[in-house]
Amino acid sequence: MEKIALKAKAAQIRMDLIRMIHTAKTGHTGGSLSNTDILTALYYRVMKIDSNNPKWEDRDRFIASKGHSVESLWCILADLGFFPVEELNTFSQFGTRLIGHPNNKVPGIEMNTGALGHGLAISVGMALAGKRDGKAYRVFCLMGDGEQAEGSVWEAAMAGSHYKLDNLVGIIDRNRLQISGSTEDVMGLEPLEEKWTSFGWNVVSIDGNDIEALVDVFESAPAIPNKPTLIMANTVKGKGVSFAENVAHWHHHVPSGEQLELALAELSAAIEGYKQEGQVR
Ligand SMILES: Cc1ncc(C[n+]2csc(CCOP(=O)(O)OP(=O)(O)O)c2C)c(N)n1
Ligand SMILES: [Mg+2]
Repeated sequence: MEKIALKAKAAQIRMDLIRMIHTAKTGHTGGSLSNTDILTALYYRVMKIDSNNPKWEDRDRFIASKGHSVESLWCILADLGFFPVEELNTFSQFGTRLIGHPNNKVPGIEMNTGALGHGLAISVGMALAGKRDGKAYRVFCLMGDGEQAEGSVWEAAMAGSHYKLDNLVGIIDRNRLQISGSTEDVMGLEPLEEKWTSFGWNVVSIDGNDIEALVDVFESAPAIPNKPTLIMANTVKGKGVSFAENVAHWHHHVPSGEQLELALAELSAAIEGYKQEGQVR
């Protein structure tokens, strides 16, 4: 998909996920809105995947280590045909497979995640297996910034550089908030980029809600052979919905009917703007 169309696609996914959360009366609104641009760039442009053959051996792998914000991922997998779009109406209902965290009974999901701190170690194993099997696939692992407080992240970071996994791309959704407030108040992370650099990763810092920048950095990785890449994606939690942006409370908050309408109006206005931008270009 062209870069310009990706912006409108991300806004549409935000509309889908906020509707889904409203219907289910539960969901991680802030973190899903924050990572929608990252997932849209990966799923609609960067990753080699096939919804008709989700277990294709040469597919790129995506691990949602910040598994709680699965809503954007469910909406994208449905939109791409991994399962029927109508199934989104069952999100978080009793008996559904579309539960509140990634579930590998759903086509397109590699691993069950949600207990923070485990996704990078899994991704290291997949990337190492790819190297040993002579495969060209890449592994993308999305982590939260609050998640960086988990010690297991740093064991996996060490292993990623030790094994020279340049087929591995870690992404931190650096929205500066976690469940209960600012990451710096809960567990100070800074200097975070320097930490990753000192663990042997090639660190690239970008605006993580800028789809064009995301595509460029994903497509140019690995910029340094034999090093894993860490993308510091500086994002806004709640991005795209004015009243949810940068508000910690929206981590797990459900929009009222009125808030839903307002959010949908803002996002459809954004889509109109992107369409005009596309015509101008
Ligand atoms: C091991 C573990 N401890 C606690 C939690 C509960 N929890 C769910 S989300 C969250 C905050 C995560 O914050 P962050 O990684 O910054 O994610 P984001 O801001 O992108 O939502 C916590 C502590 C969990 N899922 N796993
Ligand atoms: Mg966060």
